[in-house]
Amino acid sequence: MRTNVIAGNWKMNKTNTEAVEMLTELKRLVKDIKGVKIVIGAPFTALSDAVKAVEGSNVEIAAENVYPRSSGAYTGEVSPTMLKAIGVKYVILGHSERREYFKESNEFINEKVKAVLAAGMTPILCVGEKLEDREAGRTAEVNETQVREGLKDITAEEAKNIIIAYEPVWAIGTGKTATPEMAQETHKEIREVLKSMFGAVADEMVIQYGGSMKPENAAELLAQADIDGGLIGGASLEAASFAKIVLAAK
Ligand code: 3PY
Repeated sequence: MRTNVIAGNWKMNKTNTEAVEMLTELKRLVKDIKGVKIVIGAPFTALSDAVKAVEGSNVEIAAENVYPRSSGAYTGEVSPTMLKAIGVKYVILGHSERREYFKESNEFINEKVKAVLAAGMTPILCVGEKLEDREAGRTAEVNETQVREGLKDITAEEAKNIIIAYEPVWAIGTGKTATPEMAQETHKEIREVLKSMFGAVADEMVIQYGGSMKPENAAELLAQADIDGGLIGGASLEAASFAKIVLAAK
């Protein structure tokens, strides 16, 4: 009943020329794939060309951040209105790198979620525990707080258009992956939180797994009942490896 969403997160990688090259190849590799939503998150400078490169295909484009105001004196920032105007469909929010390096709070991320929805795009809200949280038995609590505060004041109707990406911080860029069973357990806990917030709508919400998902482990992770796709870091940089993950999600 839920459609898998496989989204790349290129992070601070690729010039616009490199982005177009990769997307041209990706389009060719995934053109016959149906039943999976395919998204690539690209840096701001590549977004416009990326959107043009995938026009008419089954690949859509995400931004990796946004500022939660529609315009104004915010030097260096990019608004949801600007992203929407060039054809961006999704915005990745609250990635652990932004929480860590740019000190983004749940409150600020919540403002971004609302601003992205108001502009008619889909937020991909990243949540996840650090290694010390997991070791201290605080995994469920940390994820619950990030979900509840990140989605504060969101209605059930709005929640239908929100994707959650569960990314255990200890599995990001480390090559470590949660076992499929560990990931499933946390996804289920997150869905319970969503149920208590949004009722039956929680069953329609996509919860992606992120954190070193790659062609070798994608099928096993995606086979879990509450894992509805992936947010892919390193393995999304190459068209061939990303396409293999898309295939595993069919
Ligand atoms: C990773 O897999 O490294 C990610 O951070 C995906 O967002």
